[in-house]
Amino acid sequence: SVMITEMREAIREDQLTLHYQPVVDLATGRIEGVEALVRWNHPERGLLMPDSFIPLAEETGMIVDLGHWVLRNSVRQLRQWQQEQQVDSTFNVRVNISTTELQNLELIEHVRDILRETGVDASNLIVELTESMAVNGGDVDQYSLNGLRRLGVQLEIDDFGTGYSSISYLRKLPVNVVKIDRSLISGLGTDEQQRDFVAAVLHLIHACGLKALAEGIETAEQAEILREMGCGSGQGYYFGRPAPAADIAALMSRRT
Ligand code: G
Ligand code: G
Ligand code: MN
Ligand code: NA
Repeated sequence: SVMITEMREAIREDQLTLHYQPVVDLATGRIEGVEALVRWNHPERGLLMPDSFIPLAEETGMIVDLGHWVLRNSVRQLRQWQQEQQVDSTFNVRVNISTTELQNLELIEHVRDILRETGVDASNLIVELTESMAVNGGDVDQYSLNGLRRLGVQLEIDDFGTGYSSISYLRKLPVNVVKIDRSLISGLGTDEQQRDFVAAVLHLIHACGLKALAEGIETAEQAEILREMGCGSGQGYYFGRPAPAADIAALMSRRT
């Protein structure tokens, strides 16, 4: 299809671009890292959001090349921030990964090469997977997840609370962080029952020895409620929208 040809061109000709959204340490307000989110600067159609091309990239297998591009460029960006001393050694970058990428046997080798090329420490890279990927995954997925962990990369479950899966897997999977979906966070501050529910989810995450990150924080009140409940990290429009790397650097020099 036209789209596949165009997408191949987009990767080759650097029409893809990354925006970054800050992740904040709720106790201190410090920016502890960013999530990389891909956009496609299409020559005719303008800036395309991931929802308009990621599904097709997944169907056609283009997601493997696209994902490799995202990994390489986000880790290179982190290296640049480190070299410019915009960030300290604990600052991390989160990258979204899809099922097809996880099932690609070369994933681990790609990640290892990128880390070697840039000199970035594996622990500064966090790979985000969705709940369903983590739960329904077969042998290849387990191979990739274990391989990434062996490299020292951190793993995070994205969109937690939207799936239908059993919670027992939280103890079995080799993950470090759980990101609570914004649909659970949006009622905080107005809905008393929602507050109890999120407290229980946090309790569960911590009982499994994992770190919690709440996404979709849009108000100071939500940030404060989550901080009080012991949620370690937060992300959302209240702290900053996804933005180009230069804007993030400006935000960091103002806040840290
Ligand atoms: O940036 P935005 O909120 O529009 O992102 C929408 C969705 O696209 C998110 O769920 C996000 O996980 C996904 N997404 C963004 N960037 C990437 C990427 O580089 N790879 C994959 N697989 N998904 C991405
Ligand atoms: O599924 P994933 O977490 O990868 O999706 C990230 C998406 O969430 C991005 O497209 C980003 O634009 C969106 N997002 C980030 N913060 C907020 C927020 O505070 N409110 C809303 N509604 N969306 C957000
Ligand atoms: Mn994500
Ligand atoms: Na999410």
